[in-house]
Amino acid sequence: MAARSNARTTFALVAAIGIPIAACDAKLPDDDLSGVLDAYGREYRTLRQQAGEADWLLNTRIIPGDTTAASRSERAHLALAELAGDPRLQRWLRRQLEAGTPTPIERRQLEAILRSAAPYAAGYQSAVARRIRLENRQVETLFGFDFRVDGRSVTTSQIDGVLRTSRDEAERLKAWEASKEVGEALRPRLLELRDARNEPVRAFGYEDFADFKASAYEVGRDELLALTDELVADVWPLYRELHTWARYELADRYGAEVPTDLPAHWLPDRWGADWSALIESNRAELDRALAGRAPEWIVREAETFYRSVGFEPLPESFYERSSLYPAPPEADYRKNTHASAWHIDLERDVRALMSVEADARWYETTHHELGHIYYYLSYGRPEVPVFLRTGANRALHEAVGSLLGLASMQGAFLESRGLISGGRAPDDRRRALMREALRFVVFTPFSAGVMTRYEDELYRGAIDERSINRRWWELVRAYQGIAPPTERGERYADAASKTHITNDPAEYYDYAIAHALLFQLHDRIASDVLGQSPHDTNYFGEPRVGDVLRPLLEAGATRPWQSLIREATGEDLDGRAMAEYFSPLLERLREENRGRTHTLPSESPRG
Ligand code: X8Z
Ligand code: ZN
Repeated sequence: MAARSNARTTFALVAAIGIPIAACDAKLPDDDLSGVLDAYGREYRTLRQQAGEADWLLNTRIIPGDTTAASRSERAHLALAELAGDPRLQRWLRRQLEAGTPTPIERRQLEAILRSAAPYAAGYQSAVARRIRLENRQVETLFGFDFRVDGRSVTTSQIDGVLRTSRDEAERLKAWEASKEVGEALRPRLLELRDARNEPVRAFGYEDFADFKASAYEVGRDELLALTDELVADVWPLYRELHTWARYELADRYGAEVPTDLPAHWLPDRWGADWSALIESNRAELDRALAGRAPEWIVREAETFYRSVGFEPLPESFYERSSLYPAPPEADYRKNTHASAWHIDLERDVRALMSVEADARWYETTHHELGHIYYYLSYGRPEVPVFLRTGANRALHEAVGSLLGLASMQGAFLESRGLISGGRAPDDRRRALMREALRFVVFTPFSAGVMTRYEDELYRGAIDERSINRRWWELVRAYQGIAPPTERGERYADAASKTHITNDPAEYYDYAIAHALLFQLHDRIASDVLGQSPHDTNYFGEPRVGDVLRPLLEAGATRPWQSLIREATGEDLDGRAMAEYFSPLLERLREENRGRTHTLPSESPRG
């Protein structure tokens, strides 16, 4: 059956470029590269749109036991797999590349099409079908999960609230443990899913799925891993000071001995990846200011910010089609509660999936998601070939919104928007810098270290049934200096409690790279373009910000990311700007930690 419909799909493609040819021996012409690329792009866009719509439904209306959405998504992805995985198409693409005649932009398209075909390698339909089914099952398990504390159902947002604010250690421990239960439910299919992801891309010539994911950066996997090691090394001296500061601060808070490793449940985030709620800062003041507002206000306010720096109004359909707020408690469905942005038709059908509540965390996340949306809108235009309507690399996609997120939390901006009172004395500024470090610096060992190494080892096959949880905690201890509060044996899969292990596999380093890049962009914009202190900017109403960003975004993937970054920042991608930004804090913390014992080594871990 698959072979017959393969022929049909190729026939559709051949027919689309106007060549009358029998379906059974459909052949793509060698002398009409741009015609085939156009036709393939149209066909691909249609199928991708159908898959996007199906996945949208699957993520916005999760009804336990109801398989309608999952079946629709499965069918749509299999149709896409048939098109992309057609071996004749792949042979043709390779032949075109080898012929050496394509123009640079055609070459980029051919390479992008070939890469996008790898998860659908010919002959691996059953692995593809298995992967799609497993992924959909895991999404349902993850977001349909009934988290419980003392027998009562709680949302992850409530769990996060306890971890951010509670000073009751027993309550924190229960919340933390409840948050990890979902890993147990995801564990039985974890290695099977890993294998289903590996199989087709291996057949296509990649070492494994992580190698395939890394290839989107057009540098080798090892080079990418070396870069992530460098990023950890760049922040390590400061992370080590923050770690020492937190051990002493929290031991005092909980009346305990100063521990060697930070107990995970002491930290204000389920993975110990964001410690910014540990201190009172403009974020806490923002929380109070937002508490009285409607969540809708936050989304409109974020759009206002983007427009004020020179971006267009969002299409009305964004508001009509997005799923922006939590499902009401009485709803008979659940939704994916992790924020994401969707480009449904690769043109102007852009949507965000969020559960915005009126607090500082969602305020920042909304700015992050709109960064993706504006990136989509910037390249979703006829001048950019369909296959290059994507980020120059994935990190750049993450960086845009995180940059505006950072800017939207700085004192001068918040004050100008009337969201905090004028309290920007030197002490407030010091606290703001500390808050940013607890957010951005603390995130790097988790993202560039733990997540990156864990997934790399997982897909290489270095992790098995006996080490799924053990290896996770070894990495957490080495990179973050964090330990589990209680014994976490092989019944658990604590890594799987992190959404990205299921939904965005083997690409978490994108965020670490994005953070390094965002400080480079921020430095360029604040210091060189606006002439403001990078520590206390107000981008609002400054179209010159858009002037820096727009050329970067409008190019999509038509040009190598390295050149685009060099043009926008004047330098190559690295962690220098981030380290420099935080250097005043490093000096202060060294002072504050004098006489205290550091438990992290002075050298950062290397993979
Ligand atoms: O997943 C996200 C975004 C969607 S791309 C909300 N982020 C990472 C996370 O939450 O783990 C943003 C930064 C880190
Ligand atoms: Zn993102």
